[in-house]
Amino acid sequence: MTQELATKPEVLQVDNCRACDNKNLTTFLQLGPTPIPNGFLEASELNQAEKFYPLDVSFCGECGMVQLGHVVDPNVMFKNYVYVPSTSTTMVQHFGELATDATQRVNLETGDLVVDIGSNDGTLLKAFKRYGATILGVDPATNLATLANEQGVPTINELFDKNLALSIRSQHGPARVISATNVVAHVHNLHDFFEGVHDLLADNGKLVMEFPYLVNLIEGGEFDTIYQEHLSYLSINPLQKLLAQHGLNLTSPRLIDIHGGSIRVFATKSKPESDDGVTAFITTEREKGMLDLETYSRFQMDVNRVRHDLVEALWSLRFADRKVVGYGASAKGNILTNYCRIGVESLPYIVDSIPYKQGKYTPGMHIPIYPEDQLLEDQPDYALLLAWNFADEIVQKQGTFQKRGGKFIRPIPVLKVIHPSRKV
Ligand code: DWN
Repeated sequence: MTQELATKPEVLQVDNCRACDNKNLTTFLQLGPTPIPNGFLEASELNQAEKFYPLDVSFCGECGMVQLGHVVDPNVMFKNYVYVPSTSTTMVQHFGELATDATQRVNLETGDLVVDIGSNDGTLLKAFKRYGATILGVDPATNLATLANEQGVPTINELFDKNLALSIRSQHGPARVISATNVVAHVHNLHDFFEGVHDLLADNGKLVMEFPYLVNLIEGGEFDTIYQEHLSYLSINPLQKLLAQHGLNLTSPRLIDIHGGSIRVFATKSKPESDDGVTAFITTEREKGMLDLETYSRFQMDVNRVRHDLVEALWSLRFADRKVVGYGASAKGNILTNYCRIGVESLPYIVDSIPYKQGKYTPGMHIPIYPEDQLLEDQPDYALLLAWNFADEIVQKQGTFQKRGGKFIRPIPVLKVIHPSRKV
C-alpha cells in the first residue's frame, strides 16, 4: 500500500478564520496526514495508492474559533456517506427528544415547515412529522438522500447554501424550525450558510443546532473527534458573534450527553427577552481558557499521553497473550488507530453493526471489519471501544461477552477497563 498526499484542488489551505475572517490563526495540533476517516476500503483496494490529507488544527486569536487549516472538497467526504444515526437506538431516542424540545419552543402547528439541514437518513424529520410538521430534508449524500426519499422523507440532494435557501423559501414558504445537528462543524462557508438560514427562517421561527462542544473536546482529550469532516470545533463565544453578523440571536444553550459531550443551542431573528444562559456559557468558556492560546498549546501533550497509554496497554496485553479486538468502526476510531499507528498486530479485527462497513477495511491501518456476532464467536479477552461515545449502549447489549469474562476498554478521556457492574 502506498500513501499519496492529496493536493489542490481537492485540498485547499485556509489562511483566514472562517468565522471572523482574521489572519490571526495559530496551528497548535498536527494529527495528519491521515486518510479520510469514513473512507472504508474493499479488499481489492488494499494494494492501491491511498490518499492522505492534512489534519492540522488552528486557534483564532481574534474570535476564539478552533478550526482546521485545510478544507477537503465536500464531494470527497459527503457524496457517499456512511454515518447513519438510525443504526443507534441512542440516536433515535435523542432525535425524538430534540423534536419534542424544538416543537414546544416554537409552538409548532400542523403543517408548519421544518427543514433539517444535513438530514442524513431522515431520522430527525420522522420525529418532527409525528408532530404534524411538513418536513423537508437537505443532504449532499446521494446514498442517504435516496434512502430518505424512499422512506417518505422528501430530501433535496444538495449542500445547503444561500441560493438553495431562497429556492426552498420560494417553493415551500418560510420554515418555523430549521435544524442542523452535527452539521455546522462540517461547513466551510459559514457566512453563506447562516445567510441562507436567515433567509429561510420564518420571523417567528427558530434555528436549532447541535454540535460536539469544544470544552468537552479539550477537557476530555477527545482528539479522535478531530477529522477532515469537522472543519470547526465550536463554542458559544465565536458562534454568538458569527450568528450576530447574520441577524441571528443565539439563545438557550444546553449541554447534552451525546457524541462525547455536545451542546444544543437555538437562534432567533428577533432579539430574545433573555439570552437564557448564553452569558453564563461565555463567562465559563473564558474562565476555562477557551479564548487563550496556551490552553491549546497544552493539548498536544494530552493527546500524546492518550497515545502513549493506549499503545503501552495494547502492547502489554499482547505480550501477556491477551486478545484485543476493536468495537465500532467509527470515524473517530479511524483517527485514533491512524494517529497511534494501531494495526492488525494489536487489533486483528473490528466488529461493527453497520452492514455497509462489514467486510471492508479501515482507512490507513486496514483493519478488517466484521459483524458484531464475531465477538461472541471469537470471545476475545478485550474489546477496545473505538465508538466510546456509545459505550453505555454497547456494554449493555454485550452482556454475554462480559459474563464469559470479556472486558471493554475505553481509550478516552482516560484509558480504563470497564467492569460490568459499573456504568461507564
Ligand atoms: O459528526 C459525526 C459524528 C456525529 O458521527 C459524523 N461526522 C460521523 C460520525 O462519527 P463516527 O463515525 O464516529 O460515528 P459514530 O456514530 O460515533 O460511530 C459509531 C460506529 O459504531 C458506527 O459505525 C456504528 C458502530 N456501532 C456498533 O457497532 N454497535 C454503534 C453502536 C451504537 C453499536 O451498538
